[in-house]
Amino acid sequence: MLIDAIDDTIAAISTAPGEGAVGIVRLSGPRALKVAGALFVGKSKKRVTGFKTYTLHYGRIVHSGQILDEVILAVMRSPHSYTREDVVEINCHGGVVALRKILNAALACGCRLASPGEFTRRAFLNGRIDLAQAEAVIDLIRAKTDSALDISLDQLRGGLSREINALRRGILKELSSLEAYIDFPEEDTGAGNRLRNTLKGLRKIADALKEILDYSSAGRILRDGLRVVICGRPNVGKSSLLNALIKSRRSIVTHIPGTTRDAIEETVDLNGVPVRLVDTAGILKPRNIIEREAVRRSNRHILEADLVLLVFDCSQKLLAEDEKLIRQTRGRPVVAVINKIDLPLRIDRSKIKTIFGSFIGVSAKTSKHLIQLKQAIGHAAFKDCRVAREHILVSNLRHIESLACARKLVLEAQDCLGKKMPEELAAQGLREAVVLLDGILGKSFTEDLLDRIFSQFCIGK
Ligand SMILES: Nc1nc2c(ncn2[C@@H]2O[C@H](COP(=O)(O)OP(=O)(O)OP(=O)(O)O)[C@@H](O)[C@H]2O)c(=O)[nH]1
Ligand SMILES: [Mg+2]
Repeated sequence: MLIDAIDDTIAAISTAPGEGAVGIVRLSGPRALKVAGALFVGKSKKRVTGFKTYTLHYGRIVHSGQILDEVILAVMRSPHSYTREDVVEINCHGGVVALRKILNAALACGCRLASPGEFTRRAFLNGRIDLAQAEAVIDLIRAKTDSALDISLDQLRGGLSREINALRRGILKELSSLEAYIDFPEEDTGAGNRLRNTLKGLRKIADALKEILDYSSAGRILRDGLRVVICGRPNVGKSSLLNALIKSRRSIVTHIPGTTRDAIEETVDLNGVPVRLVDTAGILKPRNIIEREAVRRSNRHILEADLVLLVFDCSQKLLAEDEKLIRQTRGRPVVAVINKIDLPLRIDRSKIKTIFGSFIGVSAKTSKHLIQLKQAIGHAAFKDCRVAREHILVSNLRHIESLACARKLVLEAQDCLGKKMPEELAAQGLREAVVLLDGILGKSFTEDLLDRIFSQFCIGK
């Protein structure tokens, strides 16, 4: 898509596909009011092109002599609209057919079908929001829990952008004093002092960047969900545990070892943290091609897990298979779970405690201690990262990578100045750091980047 091709008018169905009480066809661009005028027949004889901004109008959509629907027209004139262009939203009765017919009529009258995210892309290109805010829109749509929603709302309101702008200003300040010194070294009598101040300023910026990055793993977990993989040898009750945690009989449970083969995945909200629970096959010694694939999948899930729930059977002694899994999951974040505590105890709990430091005894059958297990999952998830409301939570991988690179450059510049290497080298690194922060906000961007970001949106947003 060309950046400068925003003189046309786009249209799309902005509500989710399927049946609903109302549906919206949204038009945006210089001809939005004209196109709406060609289709809308209101009670009064007023022309749509004369409608005031932020007004609603009742009437019908008529095309080629056919009444398509009874509608309410919402008019938002440029620049006070989502895209900063003239926007008309046609609120209709929501049936798929009516919506499609109205959209087709708008296309016949000179609109172009919007591509995914094109309304938000226009909001960005027209300067209403920066790129970080545009990206927050998609997170907002996808947010699965209250906390994820909070992060994206804060980002949409510009919380992250303000922080990035402040850091950017900070780097530019140090950069300009460095450049002044490079340009006129002979005029600088207080060079030593000045260098100390620059170093101090850079240290502050690097610390601020580190703090944001420290919180980012919490941000990512809240946005994308924590991947919790349930593993254990056959029959320990992995599938039963998944079902108990999600309160639904999602996974097949039988007394036959090797019941689960395909990994079963479900998302649950555990105290505001979206958790993607994966129930895996317990098979360790495959006997055929299906089981071989099941083992391969289980192993891959264990490797990709943010947290492994390693399940043991309380009513049986530790077997060689248990030991094998203990070895396999070593080095991964693991919570040891002893299931079936409603049955007589035969497992050596002290051994589990020695290996893992702690364990949680539960019963998937009676749901005993499941609350404690949920708490343990939340605790393990945020062990390495603190979460606090007042902190900016960066959750987008693109942003995290840019911030990490910017911090590295600032540290290198510090190092460079500290070792009395040429100031120009430090200045160059700082300029690159500014470019990285600019990239987060979209002050500089490429078509490719925009295409990548906006292709994740749905059509109509
Ligand atoms: N008494 C008791 N039985 C349980 C408990 N959890 C699971 N079971 C039983 O243990 C057997 C195996 O349960 P599953 O949930 O299928 O075990 P799994 O670990 O998923 O087994 P595979 O898929 O074969 O690896 C079933 O008969 C369950 O009813 C529990 O907490 N207490
Ligand atoms: Mg199972």
